[in-house]
Amino acid sequence: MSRLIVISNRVTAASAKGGAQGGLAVALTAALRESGGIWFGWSGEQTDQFTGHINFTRSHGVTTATIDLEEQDIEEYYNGYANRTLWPLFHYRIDLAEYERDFAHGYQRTNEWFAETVYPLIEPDDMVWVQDYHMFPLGQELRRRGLKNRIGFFLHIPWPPRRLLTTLPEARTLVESLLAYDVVGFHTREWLLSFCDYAREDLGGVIDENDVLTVGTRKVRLLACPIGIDAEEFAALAASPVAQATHDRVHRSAVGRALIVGVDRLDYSKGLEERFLGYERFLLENPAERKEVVLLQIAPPSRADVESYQRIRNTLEGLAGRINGAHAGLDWVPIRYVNQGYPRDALAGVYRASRIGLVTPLRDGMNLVAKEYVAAQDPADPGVLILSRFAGAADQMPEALLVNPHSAEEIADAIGRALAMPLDERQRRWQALMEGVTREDVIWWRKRFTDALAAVAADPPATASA
Ligand code: ADQ
Repeated sequence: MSRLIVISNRVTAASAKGGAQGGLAVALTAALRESGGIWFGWSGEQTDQFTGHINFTRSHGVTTATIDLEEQDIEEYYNGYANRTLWPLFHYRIDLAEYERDFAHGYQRTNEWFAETVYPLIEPDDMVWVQDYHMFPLGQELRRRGLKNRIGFFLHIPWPPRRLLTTLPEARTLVESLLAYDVVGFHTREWLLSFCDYAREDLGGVIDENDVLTVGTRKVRLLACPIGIDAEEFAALAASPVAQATHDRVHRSAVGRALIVGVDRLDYSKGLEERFLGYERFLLENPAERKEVVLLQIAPPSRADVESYQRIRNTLEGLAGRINGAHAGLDWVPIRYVNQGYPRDALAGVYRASRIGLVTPLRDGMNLVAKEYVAAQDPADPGVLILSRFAGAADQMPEALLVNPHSAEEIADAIGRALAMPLDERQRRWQALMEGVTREDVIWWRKRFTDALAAVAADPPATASA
């Protein structure tokens, strides 16, 4: 068995049973432990001068190797190109995307640091797996240094339509850098096909019936491979004492009203503003039910150094205040808006106490909250998932109530329908969803990707360094 080398912006080795970590950390940690591999990336720390010093630690049976970055690298690579250029563009928000040469240079430079530092750690039989949009050029940089190993890349966010991508000055360089990988994975076929559009139209690529892209002498296997959660673990968390205590507390606080829950990082891609407006529409259109529901929105701030995130935070505070001011009564507030993260077991209890899970991103690579909500439900009395059709998860979850998150009316209608849904229909939908979430879980995802990578003939052609 080949060793696995995982490379990602941040390194978060997790204990087997998850703790405060997400499913991705758990799945990658399990794979690394099995293969005796290394997880390499940024420590999250700043240093005065980049030295390439690697800090090795052993955690939960996995070796992690991290480096510190200089302030300028963090500003240009992480806050800049990753979060102010690529993130908005890849979520179709070219109105928010900032195109600055300094960001592009800093991104390239930092990826070169990563490549330079990790290269000596890689042994001839290792498989290398690079994660996400922070690291597009890393494979190419490793090839430039002579690495012949199999290298895979997985994108956790959407791939934008070609017309949007062409607004990025470095679009061609960026896509060409992906040709250095042997396997490139996306969550959905939609993102894969958008990538193919660009590769065909702008690079003259040809895609065969096995989703192998050929550009010149390079061949790259494309894979639509949706990430899952550890559904069994999450269901067990939902039955844990902490989850039960949180469930009871939240349930009591709703005093008999139906709880609607939203859980998201505070990010403009998650459609929080549209969600609040859709909920308000429901209140306006259903005066009789008005005081029978409460929306609990949990949204811990993220990327607070980036201005568009400060703006969305202000907008949401204003909107929640306005809606609460307009509709609240002496004993009822329509929106409880909480800017804080919770441990996963507590979160599982909140999901379970909620009659509706409201997941309405405007654009999302996958969305794991939708899957966690399903896994946390009580089979005897499950809640209803309302899901944006623009989340990658919608492909696998047709039994949810799918909505267009831009339409306040559709959100309002779906809330009404979910509240009125009879128990047998709720159970039928939930069973189908739970079966999918359990079958296509995070281990299934990881295995599908690493199997595809293992199936690639070792020793890629010499032209790989192009
Ligand atoms: P994210 O954009 O972070 O991930 P998501 O998939 O929903 O989005 O994952 C968020 C995770 O954070 C979930 O596990 C959730 O439980 C946790 N979380 C959110 N709010 C929390 C809170 N208040 N307290 C505690 N935990 C909280 C990116 C892509 C997604 C893709 C994932 C994985 O944007 O589309 O699904 O990567 O590929």
